[in-house]
Amino acid sequence: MPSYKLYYFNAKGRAEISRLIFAAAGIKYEDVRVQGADWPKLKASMPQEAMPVLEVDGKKIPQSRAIDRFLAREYGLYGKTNMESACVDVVCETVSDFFTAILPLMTEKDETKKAEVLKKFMDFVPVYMKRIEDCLSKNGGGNGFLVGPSLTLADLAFLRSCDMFDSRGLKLTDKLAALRKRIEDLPKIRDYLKSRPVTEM
Ligand SMILES: N[C@@H](CCC(=O)N[C@@H](CS)C(=O)NCC(=O)O)C(=O)O
Repeated sequence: MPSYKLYYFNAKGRAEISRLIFAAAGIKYEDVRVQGADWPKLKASMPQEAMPVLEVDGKKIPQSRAIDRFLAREYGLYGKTNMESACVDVVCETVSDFFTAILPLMTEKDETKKAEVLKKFMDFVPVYMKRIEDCLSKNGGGNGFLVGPSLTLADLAFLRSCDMFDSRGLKLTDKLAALRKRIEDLPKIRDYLKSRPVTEM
């Protein structure tokens, strides 16, 4: 088993999907949560001078989505065929679009533009849910997981987006709430969610 260190700030942010993969696969790793004050002196030692970074037996991998996919391939969470992997990617990129849509809500400082940004995001929320529901219903009638018969990275990426629904007080459709419950009821995921550090973001 390789030795893993995952470097990120003390936040869910861009590292949480990797943490969920480790949890789902039952793999031990060092969850290095860098304090803001320590970051400037660590920055130059990280490829691309940003985090998350996954260190695998001393070799550092940057870019959260590369890390997620590396781990998903390693632990059988990236679909069983090339087509299933493409479907996993479709969900992950859809989740990424959701994060791109939510980002301006956190960064916009101009009070007049804030309402505009919020409206744009709120208009996108049902579009996002419909896109995820479409993936679910195409996969065996919508009572299982998002791709193939078992859990994949796609479900974990979707689960990560549910954190944002909670923090924004948004409601999932019944079908997506049921999917979320199926994912969260997996014992390893349930244990992880109960024990993970409580962070704002
Ligand atoms: N595309 C990169 C973006 C990485 C990134 O922007 N990381 C931020 C934290 S979310 C960071 O390290 N910021 C500190 C800095 O750039 O000094 C990824 O997905 O990993």
